[in-house]
Amino acid sequence: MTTEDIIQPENRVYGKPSLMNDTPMHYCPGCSHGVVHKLIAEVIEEMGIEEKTVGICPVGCAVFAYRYVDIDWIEASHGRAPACASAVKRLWPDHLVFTYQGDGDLACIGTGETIHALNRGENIAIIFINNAIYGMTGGQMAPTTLMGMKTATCPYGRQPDLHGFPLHVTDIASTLEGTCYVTRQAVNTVANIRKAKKAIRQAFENSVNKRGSSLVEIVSTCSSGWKMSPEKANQWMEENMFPYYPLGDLKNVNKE
Ligand SMILES: Cc1ncc(C[n+]2csc(CCOP(=O)(O)OP(=O)(O)O)c2C)c(N)n1
Ligand SMILES: [Mg+2]
Repeated sequence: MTTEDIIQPENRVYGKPSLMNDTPMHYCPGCSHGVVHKLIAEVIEEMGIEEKTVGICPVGCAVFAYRYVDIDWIEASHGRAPACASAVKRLWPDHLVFTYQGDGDLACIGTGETIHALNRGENIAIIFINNAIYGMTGGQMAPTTLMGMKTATCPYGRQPDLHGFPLHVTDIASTLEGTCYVTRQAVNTVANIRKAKKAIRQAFENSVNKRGSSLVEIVSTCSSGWKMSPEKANQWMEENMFPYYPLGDLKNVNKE
């Protein structure tokens, strides 16, 4: 096969989703955000709903998501994406409405908005990037920072007497009556990327079909904030994050 043949759409086995534009990404090497952006673009394209989708991004490393994925986006202030998404979905009930939030955003400054939107059963999907750190602002401790984990604001490691315990926000979400689908995924291997894509698709279908709130946590790395190489960060996540935040569905009312 010639190079010319390989680039023909019918011969392509792997390609960039058409909703992802050519803007160079600002993410650090090894960051999970870029992979999840791609999955979101692929799912929206496959569902054929790019004209009926609104994404809501608050503050955090993904604040520039609108630069990379060609759909309608709204920038919400820090933590307020679920409140904003609730309004958009109520005004446009036939749209896919999703938020894309980090752990600092979703589980700290926006805990109230997140819990109440999920508890109201707003027909929105929440994509939750849990990298256990405030990535954008330089690696401060987040609610999901693990016990003993070192960050810029707990240089000797997180201690329960000083900093409290990591917040199991996804577990809390699974106990709320308004949620229909709550799952924890990762994008560290090809197999996990495939599972994460399926989860995002399920959550997006739930929003379109008004089945209630969905939360897809993606347990993620932050090599810059964790001060590790991308490879080491993946290994550290597998050894430390997965035992504390185990992957899999916590709730799926469609299956029950
Ligand atoms: C009201 C307000 N408070 C604080 C900040 C500073 N700030 C920007 S991003 C951020 C943390 C983001 O962390 P996270 O949500 O985990 O996203 P990540 O960058 O790790 O993907 C903070 C505290 C802000 N922009 N606005
Ligand atoms: Mg974070």
